[in-house]
Amino acid sequence: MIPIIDPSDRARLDAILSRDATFSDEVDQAVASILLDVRKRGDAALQELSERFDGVRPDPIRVPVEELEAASDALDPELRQILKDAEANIRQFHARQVQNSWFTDDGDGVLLGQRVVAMDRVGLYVPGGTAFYPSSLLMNAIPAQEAGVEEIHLVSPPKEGGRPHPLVLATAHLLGLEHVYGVGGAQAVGALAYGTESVASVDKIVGPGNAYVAAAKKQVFGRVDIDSVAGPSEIGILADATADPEYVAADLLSQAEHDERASAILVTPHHDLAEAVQEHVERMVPSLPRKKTIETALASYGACIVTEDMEEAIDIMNELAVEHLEIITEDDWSIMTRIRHAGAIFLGPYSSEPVGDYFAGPNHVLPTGGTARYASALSVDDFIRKQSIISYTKERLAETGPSIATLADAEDLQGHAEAIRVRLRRFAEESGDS
Ligand code: HSO
Ligand code: ZN
Repeated sequence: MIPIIDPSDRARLDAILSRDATFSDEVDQAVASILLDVRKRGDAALQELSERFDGVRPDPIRVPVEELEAASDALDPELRQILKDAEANIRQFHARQVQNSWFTDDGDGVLLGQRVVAMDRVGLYVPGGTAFYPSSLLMNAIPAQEAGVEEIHLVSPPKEGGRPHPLVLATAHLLGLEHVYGVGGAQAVGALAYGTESVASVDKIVGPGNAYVAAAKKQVFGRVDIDSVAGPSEIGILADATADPEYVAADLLSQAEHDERASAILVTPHHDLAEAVQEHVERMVPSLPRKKTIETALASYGACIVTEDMEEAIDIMNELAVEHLEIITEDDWSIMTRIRHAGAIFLGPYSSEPVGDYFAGPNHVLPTGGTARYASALSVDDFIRKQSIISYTKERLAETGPSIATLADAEDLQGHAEAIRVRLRRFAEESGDS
């Protein structure tokens, strides 16, 4: 069910590579009218739309803090401890990403600098039901917290009693989040972008969601910032004869189970390894509850690509630019230095992809669909701005002002030139006075 292919099979490679997310006009139009409704009618629109799409009216829309506490108290103690351990690792990793402001001083009093400032308010979309992963809530909220964002506003579709899923509430409480709303879909994105009587408007919206949520994020972009719109999950494994085929097969399946459009690709110069992996895949899939999803994914986006040598295997991986790349070879670190494009890299047989999904510390929100060519993992950087600071002295302006005014003249911007020259004339008068 996972085909072994030759790199010359361009059709298959191209099919795997053309993985970009598709948007339909109908979704876009439906979303546009939902956004308009929320913008015009605020909370009343949120309640009616929730009733229509989620079958329940959230009232109040904001979840009282006592209910967050109660959900957290009801959490299984073992799961709570594991979530806390994961949180600690993720927090420690992201704390290292915090950038300092910096200033340069040339010794003559002129100061130039870059000031790092956290965003004021961030909105976090958390899917409901089976699409909710507590790990994703940790991965989206912690970088914002470590960046120093004061207010995080979480939206998630209302379930029973008009409240988000109890595990969403419990995980939110574990993270110290207090602004939680029982509203989902495009209407929740609209609420975060425009604000309503009960939902605060934010500066940036992050988090995964269905096609409506993705379309809504795209439409409000500009008024607020958004994270990238994630495509289906991907795993690429670069392996040689030293790799254990059972590990390779299991790791491929770990991502294939995410989505019918997930990609799982082994690239190796060893035909024997590809065959052994294929056998393990056949054996393992039937026992996995998500076997239908896996089979569909593997049929279109699965492959064991057998190359001439490791050089060619590395080239193909760079071309694929996968979200998650595992390297299981004799010399992982040296191969890693030749990888130009990948969202996250997992080295050796013990760095199985789920270690990164859940626990190690790095973020699991990663560039998909080949965007690893230019994009990075979600990080503290996504929640800050950098302000430029210029503090000139009279002496430096006297020295450089004539050049600045001449450049302004060259651009035919006399107002700019005059802003400088008015000062230069004053300096001349003052020195004449003395
Ligand atoms: N592998 C997914 C994240 C995830 N896996 C959440 C399990 N839960 C995208 O990186
Ligand atoms: Zn995963």
